[in-house]
Amino acid sequence: MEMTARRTEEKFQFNPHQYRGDFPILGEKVHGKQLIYLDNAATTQKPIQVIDAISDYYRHYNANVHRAIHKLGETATEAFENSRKTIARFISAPSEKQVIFTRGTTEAINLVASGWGRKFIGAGDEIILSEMEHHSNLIPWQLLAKEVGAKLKFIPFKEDGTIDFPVYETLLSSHTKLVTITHMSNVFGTINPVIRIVQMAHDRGIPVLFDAAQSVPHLPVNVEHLNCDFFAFSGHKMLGPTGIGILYAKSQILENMNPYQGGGEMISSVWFEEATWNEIPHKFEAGTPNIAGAIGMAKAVEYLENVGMVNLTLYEQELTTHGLEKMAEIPGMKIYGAAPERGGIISFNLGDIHPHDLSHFLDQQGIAVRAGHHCAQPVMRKLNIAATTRVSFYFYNTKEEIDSFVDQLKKAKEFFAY
Ligand code: C6P
Repeated sequence: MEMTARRTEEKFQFNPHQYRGDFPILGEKVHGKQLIYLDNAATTQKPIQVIDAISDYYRHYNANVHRAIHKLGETATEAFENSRKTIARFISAPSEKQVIFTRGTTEAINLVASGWGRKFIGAGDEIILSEMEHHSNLIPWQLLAKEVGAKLKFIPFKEDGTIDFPVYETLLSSHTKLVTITHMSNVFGTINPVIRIVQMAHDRGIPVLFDAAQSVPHLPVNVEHLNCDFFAFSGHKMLGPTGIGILYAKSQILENMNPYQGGGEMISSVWFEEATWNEIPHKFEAGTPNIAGAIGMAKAVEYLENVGMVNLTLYEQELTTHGLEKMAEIPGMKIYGAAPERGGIISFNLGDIHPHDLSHFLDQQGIAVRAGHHCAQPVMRKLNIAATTRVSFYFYNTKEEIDSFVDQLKKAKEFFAY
């Protein structure tokens, strides 16, 4: 299914309270106030099922994987490899061998820049990115470009936070070796037109990487349908633990890539002077992996499958529309980005209140939001601002929470008296 958010006229029912009880942290008080957690683009909260899965591993079958010939080792290996299968199923990867465990999106992209980029990108070659990239999908390419003498080209974003598609077309050339772009912007919430991006690149034989850190947690994803060559995302933004993430890539590409790091498990045979590599995906997983992280991430995937990704997307659209409407009613509100296809991320400034001051004010009321440059400094520079405040929703948020947040924005306006 196309990953952009589906719109429907049908009456749609979703009850977040059916799930909230699974998230112990949502019952916490902050500064004596009920926590309202609206910083889900930074990281999501964890349901008890994920917490228990991690704890069960350490309590009952903690052992290293792929090494031991004892019962615990076998159980751990089976759980670890089953986690890979679960995650492969979630993104409709043709084979779990195409699912590589990394520390997160950042490491997944660095893996591609190092293992693929160093081998296939050289002096005078070009890499196309967009201007709305998170630093994680910018700095690895800057480092590579400097090392090999390649050039970075940027698809501009427009006033409404969408990419300038006609410019994209003009940037594609015989020098282009890779298009690497965010699937969903962590500043504007824009869902980029990924199918068209891939089609135009593939017409010219150019591979495409999607930074899916913000999309996979919120949209149904099918990597085969997308037909992208690389796809990177993080467990912690989709109910899983930190320190675990995924690189998916096409098999042929993975087979042709160099290893990322050297060490145990990624080898087949080793001599004093040389070595041969293990099969994919193990070729890219040097050292003891984050076993508990993988198990926790797979449990998070099962949780999301149970909620239903289409339901989740539709409900988050309702939350986002509600938030946008209520926020726009406040005089002095400036919202960045107005893409027709967008997820539940809203960046804004209120009058001349500094985002850090506003975030601090909201925190005193138990409301967690993010303020700053959102690891997208070039985006802030282009907008000619230092920072924004950002709210980001997940399916366990409620319209009432958004209303409380908007009420506090109105109070902040009075408090800071601009
Ligand atoms: N954005 C945010 O608050 P890691 O840190 O590797 O899990 O994810 C990095 C990353 C990559 N791409 C995008 C589009 C992202 O949004 C992020 C993480 C968080 O916006 C933390 S900076």
